[in-house]
Amino acid sequence: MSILTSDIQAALAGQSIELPSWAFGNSGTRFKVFATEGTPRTPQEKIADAAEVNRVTALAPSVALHIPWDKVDDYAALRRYAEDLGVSLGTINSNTFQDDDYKFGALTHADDRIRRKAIDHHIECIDIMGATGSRDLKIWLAEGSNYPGQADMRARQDRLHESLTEIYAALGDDQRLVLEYKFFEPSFYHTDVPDWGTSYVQVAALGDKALVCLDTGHHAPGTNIEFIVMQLLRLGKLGSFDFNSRFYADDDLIVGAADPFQLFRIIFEVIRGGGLNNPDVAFMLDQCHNIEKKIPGQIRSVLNVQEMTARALLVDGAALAAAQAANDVLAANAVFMDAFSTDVRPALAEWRESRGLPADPMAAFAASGYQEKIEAERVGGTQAGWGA
Ligand code: PSV
Ligand code: MN
Ligand code: MN
Repeated sequence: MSILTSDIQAALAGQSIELPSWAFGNSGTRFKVFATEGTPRTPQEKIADAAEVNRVTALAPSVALHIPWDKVDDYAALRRYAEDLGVSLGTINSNTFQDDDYKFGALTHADDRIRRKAIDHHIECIDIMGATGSRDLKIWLAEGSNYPGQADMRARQDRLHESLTEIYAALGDDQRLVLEYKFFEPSFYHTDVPDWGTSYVQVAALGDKALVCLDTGHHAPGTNIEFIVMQLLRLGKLGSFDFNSRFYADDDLIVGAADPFQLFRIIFEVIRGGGLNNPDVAFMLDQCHNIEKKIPGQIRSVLNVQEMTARALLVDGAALAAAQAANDVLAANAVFMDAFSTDVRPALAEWRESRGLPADPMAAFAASGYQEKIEAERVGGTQAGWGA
């Protein structure tokens, strides 16, 4: 009998992880962007690559877009294109970090003209969401200051509230806004939305359709991220995850690569808080594949999330509760670690096959010939990428 009980299998079958369109484009550091052969040149090609990830895993049925990187003339046609490939268009990400006007802020800017422009960009994103069928508008702001005394931090919070209020008012009944926080970068002294508390305060002031987005890479080293997950779920304000791994800063590496145990602990709290397969809590990746091939990078990522979900589902809840109630520190820890230490890979491979999926999605993609095909076909043109 499989270690994956029928309840665990049902939970795993319900899992979906949204892929970021920008993961398929070229990306890099400020030192160099290395081009990868076969990189998409259009939003359509990014979506086609994302559909491959879903084809071999059945884990990634939607793709997030970034505006204006994924700007097209006809979003309804783009939606049909995606649906024909078996995926839907997901979260729309705004971009107020690549325009000279935003050097000193966008939604927090003191100049009304610039603030108006930034608000209008978000309203345009909401219009796009209508055509793509997207529910969520994700806002990450690159705003802050570099030197003490440079900016009136308090006035900027007030202007942020005013700007978000206007954007929130433009949302449809079934649409949501998620506000992402990040502790530093590109600003190095203060950031206007640096932490979950600030994001929470801002979205709580807006209403039920505004929630927090937690990017796992956006915390100081040593932060207990699963505590934040627990607290936001407790408050009913965890709207979405941007999953990735970090060693040092906002590394955007493959989720679960740097610290699989942290991913396990986070998913355990998601399950504990009722957030698994709960449509209110979106699982997304926010990653860049600077030196590895992008499609296998995304396949590995969703498999890592699936693997840690399976392990977290193996935690014996009754035994854990009993050990906690008895203040049996070591027994409680052992229950937790037993699940984390279980190798679920053979059982997952078997379960995938039983559902008509490849036992080894990485190998299935490698054998499919898709990578060779796009490398031969996609020559010339401008390769899309982070910042393109
Ligand atoms: C920048 O830090 C960032 O990685 C944020 O996490 C956003 O989610 C992403 O870029 C796309 O805008
Ligand atoms: Mn992010
Ligand atoms: Mn980031």
